[in-house]
Amino acid sequence: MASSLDALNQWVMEVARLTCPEQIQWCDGSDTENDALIAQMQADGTLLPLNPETHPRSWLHRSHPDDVARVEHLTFVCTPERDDAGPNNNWMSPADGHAQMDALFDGCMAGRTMYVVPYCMGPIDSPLSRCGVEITDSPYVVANMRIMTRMGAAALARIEREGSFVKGLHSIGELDPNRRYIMHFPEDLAIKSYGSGYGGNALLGKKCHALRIASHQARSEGWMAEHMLILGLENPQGQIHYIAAAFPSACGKTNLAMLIPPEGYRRDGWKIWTIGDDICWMRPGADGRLYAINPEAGFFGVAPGTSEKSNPNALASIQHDTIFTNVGVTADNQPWWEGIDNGQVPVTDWRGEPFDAAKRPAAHPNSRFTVSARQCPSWSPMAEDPHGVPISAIVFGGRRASLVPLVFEARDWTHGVLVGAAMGSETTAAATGTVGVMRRDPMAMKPFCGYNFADYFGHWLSFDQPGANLPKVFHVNWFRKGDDGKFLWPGFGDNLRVLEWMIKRVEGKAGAQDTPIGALPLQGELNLDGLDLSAEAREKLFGLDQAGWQAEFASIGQYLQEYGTRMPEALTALQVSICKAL
Ligand code: GTP
Ligand code: SPV
Ligand code: MN
Repeated sequence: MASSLDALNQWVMEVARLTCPEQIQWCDGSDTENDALIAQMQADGTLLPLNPETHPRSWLHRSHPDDVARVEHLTFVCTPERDDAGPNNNWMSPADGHAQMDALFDGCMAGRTMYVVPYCMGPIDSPLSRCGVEITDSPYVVANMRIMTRMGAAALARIEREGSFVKGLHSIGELDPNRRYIMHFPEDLAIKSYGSGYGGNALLGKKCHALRIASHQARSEGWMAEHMLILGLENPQGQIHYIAAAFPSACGKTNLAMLIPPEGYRRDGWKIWTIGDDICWMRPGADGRLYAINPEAGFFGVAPGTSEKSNPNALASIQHDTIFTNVGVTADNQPWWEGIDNGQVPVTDWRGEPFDAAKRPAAHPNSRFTVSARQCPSWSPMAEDPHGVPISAIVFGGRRASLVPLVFEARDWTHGVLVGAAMGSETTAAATGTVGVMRRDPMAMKPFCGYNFADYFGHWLSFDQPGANLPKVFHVNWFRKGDDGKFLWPGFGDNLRVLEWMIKRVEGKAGAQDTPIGALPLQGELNLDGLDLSAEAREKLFGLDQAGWQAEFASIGQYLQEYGTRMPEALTALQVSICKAL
């Protein structure tokens, strides 16, 4: 019988014939291999060593200044039918997509090493996990994939056992924004990415595989691939409820996943366990509940705003063995970013130039750290459980300066799906383009859903079956602003108060007031003790702006209509009935 690695070997040879590398290196994920790669990158300036006393085995990488974020306008989903990709994706036919990409890849690795990187998304022994192989000419990508995935020999063994894997082909090319495309071929389980070395464009296990390809696979196999953090909330009785939350890029997933409860809560025995900070794969278990794993093994987190006060767990995680990308540095060569708040000052900015506040921030707004999840003090042992964790609540949330209250609860699953589908959020620096523009970002998946959103909403609705025991669905907004333009809610650790209310709702222990948009906390049911909230803040965080919501629902209706008759009737009908009730 032919080995199931034959398909892999054959593909590697095909790619080598196309891209003409000087040599091929199969990556086993070992320390020796990693040390050699790091030494090589240090020698050629790809990685700059940081202060070894304060940040042992940590490096700074400065990406090309035109290559600092995901490029949504250059990201395509190539399905045979345009409608299967939907209005939510850029589309090209698979034949055209392959032709265009193969022309770019032709000879592009001449003089370079081609790395073959087998990886597993999820615990290596979990039936929920899936494998892939990324071929890349970037050693920086290899080093990051080693942190972000289970990379190397164990993954290769699983691929040999299973025979199937996602094929990801990546080259940094010339890093020319005019010769840059990220293309997905869900039918072939294939990804081709050219011209970028950054984050979600280049670490193909992350957004390309674990969301765009996986969402497509999940639909046909009856599971879900979501842009969600997963956390465990332990109460003073020692019970742990698991919560999954979808917020758009740079809207608070990492921070919520690593939350440290406010002092009084800590004393009472509340604790947050981190399972994942960006991606969640879920599947119904035998008891009808949804079970979730984090397919990733590390964090690729936003640096700016990370401080001892806002996210002490993240800060503790990144004291050693961390790759920083596009941050500033201090005089004694420590990493620095806006909001680090540690009394130090930057001398060099992310482009390597002397820091000048009038010119640009020291750290790029989308600068990141890459670190193993095992370094996080709140990392949960359950994150390695092959069965996953049962989810009690799903939370949707966006960055909304106005209108949207702090928290509300959906009436049932179908309403929850509409709440997710109707999500809006202001754009952030995680993608190129204008920042701060409100756009619809259903389930925080606008940039990541690998097929038509109408079908995706239908897939969500399909989980509501006899015997299902689905999570309660909530919506939050940490980013409401007052008339003075400042955030009304303290956020960060104090978000625990909102999680506590949710869990009390799950357990049937807290009151709520029904409104057309969902249930709002009854006064006194969400603990605000010790917070100094103005009357304006209370009104805006917990009130319902009827006229504002009428306009919002009209706009939601228009948005759903963009998907035509493919949009599930249950959602359009519910949108109409909420409009009438408002
Ligand atoms: P991606 O990695 O891009 O998917 O982002 P993310 O959703 O993990 O966002 P992250 O937690 O990194 O937060 C992004 C920015 O939002 C940071 O600058 C945080 O400081 C800020 N932020 C996070 N939580 C809160 C909050 O509760 N309130 C306020 N005001 N800001 C927050
Ligand atoms: C996001 O943009 O949602 C991220 C960072 O998590 S990236 O890996 O670049 O997609
Ligand atoms: Mn993300």
